[in-house]
Amino acid sequence: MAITDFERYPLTFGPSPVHRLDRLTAHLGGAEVWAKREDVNSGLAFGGNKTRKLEYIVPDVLAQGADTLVSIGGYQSNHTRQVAAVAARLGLKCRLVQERWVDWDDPVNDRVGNILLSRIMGADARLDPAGFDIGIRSSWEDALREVSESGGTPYGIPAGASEHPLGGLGFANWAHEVATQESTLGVFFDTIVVCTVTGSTHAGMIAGFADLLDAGGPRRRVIGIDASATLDRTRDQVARIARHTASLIGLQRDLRDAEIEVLEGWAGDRYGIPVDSTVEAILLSGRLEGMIIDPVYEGKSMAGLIDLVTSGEIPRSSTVLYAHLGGQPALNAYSGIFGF
Ligand code: 1AC
Repeated sequence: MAITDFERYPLTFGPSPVHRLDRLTAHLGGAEVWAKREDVNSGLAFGGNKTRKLEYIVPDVLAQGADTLVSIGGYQSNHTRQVAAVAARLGLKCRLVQERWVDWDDPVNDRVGNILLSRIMGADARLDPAGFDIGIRSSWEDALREVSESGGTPYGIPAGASEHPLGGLGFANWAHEVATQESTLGVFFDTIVVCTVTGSTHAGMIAGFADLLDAGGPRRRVIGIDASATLDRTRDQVARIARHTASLIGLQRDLRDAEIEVLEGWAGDRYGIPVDSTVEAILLSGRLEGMIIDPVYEGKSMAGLIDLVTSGEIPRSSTVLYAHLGGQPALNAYSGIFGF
């Protein structure tokens, strides 16, 4: 099967916008930097990367006759917020397990931002004291069982939709969308920079760009910036999901290890805790471009981009596409980091 053979339930406005970051480019004095904006991809609760993944999962939800979406993430999960929005749009119930993934003392961390939005949209979002883990969790399996035992028909969506068998398709299609936008805009992005934690956003891109390469497209570098601070697990998960997605969309070869690039250096010691470079990147994006990024994901991938361009690891002649994944609602739970 090819990516175009998979059913897609429309949740986005269409292709997400791509635009130049001229003032950031001038500031860095090097590579030409553009952004592709999943933060404005949909009218569903501020959009985001998971909305694109859910476009390929919803047909299966509907086919199975489920009445309740059951998912999991941290208190400030963007993923669970987008699942809640999709449930509302489809007229389904939503049960969310919100684990204490981040040891963050902001007094309203478990009440504002993403979790507030999920509750506004009608989700039953329950807190769980368990810490960060990108794998399959027993709390999520318990929630699925509880929904069944109370007479519902649950549909499980794991953290970030990453371990879902169709979880990589949204971003495999993103790669194809980029190629179409390149033709329209007359530009070629030789380097893509994306944040990676649970892995399927980055993995889907790797599979999609490999597909384009094998169809005669140009070679490019897809750099995942780790924000999990559990690098080996994220690297393994990205590789596994990328290979699975590549085979789903009909790639006729194994992915090369060099196509799976996860870089460390900007996550800090723990998932969800911003470090100095994160805060600097958030302020730089806001002040130079009016582009709002968050302390958990995009602040870290932007910090990586800035360093890679500044050090010349991404050459000055490059044209870079920064993937904005739409994490900004979490900012409300992190007001203390700025000292304003
Ligand atoms: C970790 C999946 C993740 C979220 O928002 O919950 N990005």
